[in-house]
Amino acid sequence: MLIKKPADIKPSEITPEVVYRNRREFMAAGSRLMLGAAVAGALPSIANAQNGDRLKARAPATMSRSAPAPWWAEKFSDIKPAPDSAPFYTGETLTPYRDVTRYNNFYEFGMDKSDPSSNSGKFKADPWSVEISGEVAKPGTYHLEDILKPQALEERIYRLRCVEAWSMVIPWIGFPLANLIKRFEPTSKAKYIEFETLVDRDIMPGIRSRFAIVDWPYREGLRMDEAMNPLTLMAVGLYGNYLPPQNGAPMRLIVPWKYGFKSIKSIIRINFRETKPHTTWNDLQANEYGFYANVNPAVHHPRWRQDKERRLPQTLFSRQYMDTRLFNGYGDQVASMYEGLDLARNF
Ligand SMILES: Nc1nc2c(c(=O)[nH]1)N[C@H]1C(S)=C(S)[C@@H](COP(=O)(O)O)O[C@H]1N2
Ligand SMILES: [Mo]
Repeated sequence: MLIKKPADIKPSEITPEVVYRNRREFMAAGSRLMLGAAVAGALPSIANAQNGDRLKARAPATMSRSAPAPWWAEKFSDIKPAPDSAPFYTGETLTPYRDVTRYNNFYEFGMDKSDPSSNSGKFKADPWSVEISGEVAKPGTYHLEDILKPQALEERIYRLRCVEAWSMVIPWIGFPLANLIKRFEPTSKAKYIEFETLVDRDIMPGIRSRFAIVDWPYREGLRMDEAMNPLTLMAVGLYGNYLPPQNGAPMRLIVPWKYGFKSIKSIIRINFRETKPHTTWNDLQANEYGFYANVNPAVHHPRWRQDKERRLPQTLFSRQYMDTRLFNGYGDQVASMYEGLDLARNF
């Protein structure tokens, strides 16, 4: 994010908008779907609808099944669909699967938006374990099986607002982070929670790169009340399917009222602390990236105004600029956590 780049997607990379279902648009989009039926990706969505799949959106099977499915794919047959109303749903058009999985920030795999999808072929999300440490009654190394077993998966459609001033609307699959935290029984000293991403030089070319600017591992953190907020999601999938590596497989954080960089990917360590943790972007450039990183149209980044955003995908005919909202539009759910805090200083 320290590097200025034209971030526009080439028109040739834009897929016709036929691979998702959105209840409000489904009827209206009927004719478009028929038109798009020639596109392989459209067919599984229609099939799912006919099979009584109540999810709002499914990934096209042709795109998501390139690698063998991990064992936890079986959990994806039983997902609670997103409701029809906010905050776990937005009436906005979903960003197509293709863009969600090919326009990524995941510096471990390289700094270009296309690097994570191109360079993550050797990544293995299975076996996976997560170290739980610090101020908890039940620290230890937990296998992914153990972490996922008690969790019921649900679909949540959230806006994702990157500090680079682009945004998407993504149908995530996951479970509330709070449900996971409770299992480890945090002590009264647990005031913050810290997360770390996998570091593997062999499979992550961004880590080997001489141009890497990050001091690995990528780290993020939340205040405990933010971590326990019902909006905070531990995501294990998107578009009704397991996460591809470029989106943070097998498990990544989603904090929809904060800039995207808080939503750390491929988590291998969760540490409960009494003091505020170090976080990657804040360490790199504290005057540009705050610890809170709450989306705020009144507090600008030196290189990106934050009062507008570009909703992806853009096309030649539709630039899709829109106003950015305080807390990314989730103020009703989160503003009370910041009462009395000067948001311009604590950005
Ligand atoms: N480990 C790790 N997590 C990360 C990043 C990263 O470079 N490394 N980039 C962040 C940024 S800047 C954004 S905008 C989101 C992008 O998530 P997506 O690619 O799934 O849309 O991931 C965040 N999580
Ligand atoms: Mo970002």
